[in-house]
Amino acid sequence: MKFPDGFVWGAASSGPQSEGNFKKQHQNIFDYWYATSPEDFYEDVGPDLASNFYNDYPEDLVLMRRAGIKALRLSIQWTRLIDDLETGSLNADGVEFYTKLFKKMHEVGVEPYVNLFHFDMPVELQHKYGGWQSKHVTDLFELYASQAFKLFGDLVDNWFTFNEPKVIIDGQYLYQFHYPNLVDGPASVQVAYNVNLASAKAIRQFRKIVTNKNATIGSILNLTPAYPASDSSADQKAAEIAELWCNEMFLQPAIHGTYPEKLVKLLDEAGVLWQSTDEEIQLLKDNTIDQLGVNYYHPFRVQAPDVSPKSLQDWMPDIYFKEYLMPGRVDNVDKGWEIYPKALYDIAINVRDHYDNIPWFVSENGMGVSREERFLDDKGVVHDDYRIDFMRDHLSELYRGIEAGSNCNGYFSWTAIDNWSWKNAFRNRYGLIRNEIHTQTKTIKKSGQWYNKLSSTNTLTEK
Ligand code: BGP
Repeated sequence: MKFPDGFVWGAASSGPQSEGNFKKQHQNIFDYWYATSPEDFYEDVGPDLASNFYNDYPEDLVLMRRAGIKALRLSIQWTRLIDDLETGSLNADGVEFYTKLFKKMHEVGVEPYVNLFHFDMPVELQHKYGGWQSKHVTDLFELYASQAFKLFGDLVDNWFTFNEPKVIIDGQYLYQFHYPNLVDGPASVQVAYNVNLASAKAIRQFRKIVTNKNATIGSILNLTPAYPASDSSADQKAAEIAELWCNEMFLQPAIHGTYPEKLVKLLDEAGVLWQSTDEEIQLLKDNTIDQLGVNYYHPFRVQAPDVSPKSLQDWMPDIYFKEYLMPGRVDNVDKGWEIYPKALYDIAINVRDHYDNIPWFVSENGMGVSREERFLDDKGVVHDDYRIDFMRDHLSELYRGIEAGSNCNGYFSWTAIDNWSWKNAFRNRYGLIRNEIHTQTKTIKKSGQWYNKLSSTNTLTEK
């Protein structure tokens, strides 16, 4: 399977999961959570050191290049770049770090794909304003974004506003896996709206500030195609609503600058629709993305909810659908995620047919496995054949989608070097490169060797 010329073979990471906290002015919500409740994290390991990218980046980049990684998606940390969050004044060390990093990337031949927000809300803004619940915070984000564009607009061609807005609302406002671990359905609706708004505000600044002709801006969405558990109309309806809530609520504003009418009606009838103004709606329309990043890990199988939406309970999206764990599914038991490569083909076709066939790429895809030391050989190489199979199966489906005319121009593996995974810390490893975390020794895995071949030949071979 020969991929199109210019297809980008990359890997993805994020600032909070790789850099380490060295010289950061502010805590983000994870730094704070760890500082106050370390026991909530796997083996009490926090983000202080992460994979030491702040110090190791020159060597890490060389290693990545040897694993075939020609582009790296990473994120700037708001809490590192900005000193005064209200005025957007710059932190000198942060400016120096990112400038040197992006220059080094060009020198080594690893193209920077730069994202502005990867779950890392400055904790002061969370405490003072309720984070993304507040529209003032969307203005502060716009200020931060405009600083990043001014500083690095010429060094970076591929920009992104957000990583996985859906996970922000799930983690912080619904299912309690990001600080402050709230359960507040109506707030989650406003947050979804505000994050889309913040993205549009950043795009507005990008269009004003960045004069680099090659530069584009996008957003990164985690898409979980919703498949009904059965042909019954109740399951079908549940899947339709899940699709609106999980995917279209973000896809449509990002690409078309509007919201799905069915979703607006549903939320309005439930009395939880977001607060918006005409001016904001116009802003959204005027500031859509140039390219889409799709993080894909697992599908979302859906069945009708157990109880009627009329039941006496606070509003939660779960009143419309319930996750269905399909018997006999292929599962990654370490993470509890179904492995279903065909969804990537379905995503390709969906983007082709419903989203103007916008240029897009797989901005994350990968497999987290625990205790990989089981698979070490005597040279220190992890034999992660399961990861190679995982990528091959997904890439085969992606290839079919491209053959069918979908405008996909890259694949980014999650992740380059084993990194810190939020509450799971270093439990599950995702890297093409192993990290011995106690010594920070980094060694290319078998999957990294395989990826290098793939990237240099641009051709996927069968097993
Ligand atoms: C995505 C995030 C990444 C990464 C990945 C793996 O949702 O964008 O930051 O962490 O999932 O998930 P986890 O680390 O929870 O295993």
